[in-house]
Amino acid sequence: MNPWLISIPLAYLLGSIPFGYLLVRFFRKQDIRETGSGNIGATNVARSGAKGLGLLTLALDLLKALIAVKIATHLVPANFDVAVGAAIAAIVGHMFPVWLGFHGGKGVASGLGVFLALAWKPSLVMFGIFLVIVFATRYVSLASMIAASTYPILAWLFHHQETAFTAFGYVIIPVLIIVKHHSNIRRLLAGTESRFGSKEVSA
Ligand code: NKO
Repeated sequence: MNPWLISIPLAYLLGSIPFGYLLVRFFRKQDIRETGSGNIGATNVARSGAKGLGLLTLALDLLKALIAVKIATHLVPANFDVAVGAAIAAIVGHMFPVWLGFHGGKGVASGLGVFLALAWKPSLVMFGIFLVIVFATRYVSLASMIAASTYPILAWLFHHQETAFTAFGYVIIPVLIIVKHHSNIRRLLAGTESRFGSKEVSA
């Protein structure tokens, strides 16, 4: 059987598990989409007052995406493009989950997961950039967008398996992440974006 036909749908399905939504529904009997930014990601789960669940959301969203890519790599070790295809599918699953009417997360924790699985060295540098910007500004959204944008350059600097499709994957994932942050961009420009650790937030 064609490995694409297994890896890609499986990656979408793994990516589409909305851990932030499920954890808050199960442990707090709330709909995370109705508080804070309305996002199902780790930042908003933590912002809603559930710090531990936020960390768990981060870990599980990262892991599901990492595993989706690792499965593809395991099935087809010789074809890195399949792994990149699985990475894109996992991110699309996270951002557009069929279970939540295609309204999912922003692809930050899952983006780190797929990039770690594809090439961990540039991913760690990207994570370092993320941390520096978060500590400097306390804007998780801004740090996520800038860090994600550096990935194609970092991957190229580390000379990582550049086929045309790989390069496409390394660019399209950050582009999707930025597009998904459209309301954050609007708030950042208006000066109303919430800073991590402070209470007030506008949706
Ligand atoms: O609620 O709209 P919000 O303010 O929540 O959320 C904005 C935020 C959405 O993303 C998340 C996931 C947050 C995880 C943060 C911790 C660590 C992740 C490391 C990121 C590495 C750099 C970006 C990689 C993208 C490929 O932005």
